[in-house]
Amino acid sequence: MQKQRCGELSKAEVGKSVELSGWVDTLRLTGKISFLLLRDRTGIVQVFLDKVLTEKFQHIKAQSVVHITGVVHARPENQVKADMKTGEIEIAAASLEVLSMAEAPLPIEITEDTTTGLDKRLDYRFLDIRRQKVTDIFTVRSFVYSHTVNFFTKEKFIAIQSPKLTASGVESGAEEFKIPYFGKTASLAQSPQIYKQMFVVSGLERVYEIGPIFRAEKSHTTRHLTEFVGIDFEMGFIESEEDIMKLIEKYLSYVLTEIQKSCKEELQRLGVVVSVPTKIPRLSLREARKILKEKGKIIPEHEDLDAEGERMIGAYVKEKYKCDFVFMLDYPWTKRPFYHMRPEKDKSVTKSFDLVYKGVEIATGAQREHRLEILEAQCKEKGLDLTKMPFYRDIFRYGCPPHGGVGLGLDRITERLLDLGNIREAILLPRDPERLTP
Ligand code: AMO
Repeated sequence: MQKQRCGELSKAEVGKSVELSGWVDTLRLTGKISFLLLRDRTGIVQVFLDKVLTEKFQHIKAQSVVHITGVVHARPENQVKADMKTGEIEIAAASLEVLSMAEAPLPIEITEDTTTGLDKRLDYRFLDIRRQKVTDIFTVRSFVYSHTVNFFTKEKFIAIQSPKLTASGVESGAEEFKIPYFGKTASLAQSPQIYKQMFVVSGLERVYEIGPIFRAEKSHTTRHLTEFVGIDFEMGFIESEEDIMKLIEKYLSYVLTEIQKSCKEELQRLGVVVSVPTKIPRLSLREARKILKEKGKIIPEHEDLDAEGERMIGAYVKEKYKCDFVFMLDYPWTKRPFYHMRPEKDKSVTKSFDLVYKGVEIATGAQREHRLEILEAQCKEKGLDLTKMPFYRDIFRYGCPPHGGVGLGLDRITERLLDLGNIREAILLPRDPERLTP
């Protein structure tokens, strides 16, 4: 039915007959004739309705779906719309068919400068997406996803899909969603951590997963969701966590360069300039505390940076190194999970890092402790019993290479990349403590 696409028409088609289908963006009556702006995913084109068609269809409501046949005309010089992709042409309609009439009024404003609040927009996300800006956000996100897949494929990682219904994970138990499971209790996976380590150890050596992650966190912030999409990777035979950080540098450099190429128009419309890192600065938490202290912010010893601290460090790195990213190193053992490796010379810290992007943490990674006796001791120190996690314990018993990995958040990457200000703008249908619909 869609023979041609609205946004792809140009002066080259002048004189040709076209068939278009799409949504009515607006219908403007001018005396006895009217101008209809027709929209599909590729853009908007103006359609001219003569007196007869205007009389018949002047009742059409905005957002109705129509099918139009007509002929492409060049617009007179003085009517060319330079700010519109198809501003040099218009379609003189020969016929119009209403495929689905929209109700009026619409529940939300579908204009670029909408005044409808975020909550209401999310209630009607399928309508909200009819705005160019929102379509652009999800086009960019889709490319982040596909370039990520391309990158890991090129780097010879194997894609895995681990179970999301689990007995329990290795992250903090408090964050698990518990659900009834045939007389037992299951947890929704709060990380593929166990499985990505398991399949490195299995001999696959390099694995990655892009999939849902569930966290029962009652956080009402602009960066927390209860269900988000994780980009996790894990690799064997590393020398230290530095190998993981180097691969992340390569990953970001690849994905952001590809985004610049594949999303030129979207980025331009969104007003975003992407800067691609080559070498990401590294900063120990100790150094960060010192920098923040000089700026009047105190982060107590053994405490992690809070959101404000991350924001301030992001700004510091941007000014000093002209870089949007920073790796934060030397996280205290008290703040990290039992499976993080500790350096021989200082057991108070871990061989782990966070990655901060424009002032927000987007990743946590580490070299894992792969020596069973040390892992058991670390568990004990944290008041945990590894024998209660037999499937996890087993993977260290039958030949386990040194390994490490990272978890990145796709929603946070998209939000930071496009400076959206709230993670809910970067995910189609956010889940948070208040939102379970649509
Ligand atoms: P962590 O818990 O830090 O690490 O999560 C990794 C990354 O996932 C994203 N993220 C979130 N995004 C949205 N809403 C949330 N509630 C949320 N929580 C986390 C962030 C974060 O940096 N197993 C480790 C990873 C590893 O060591 O490989 C883990 O899950 O971008």
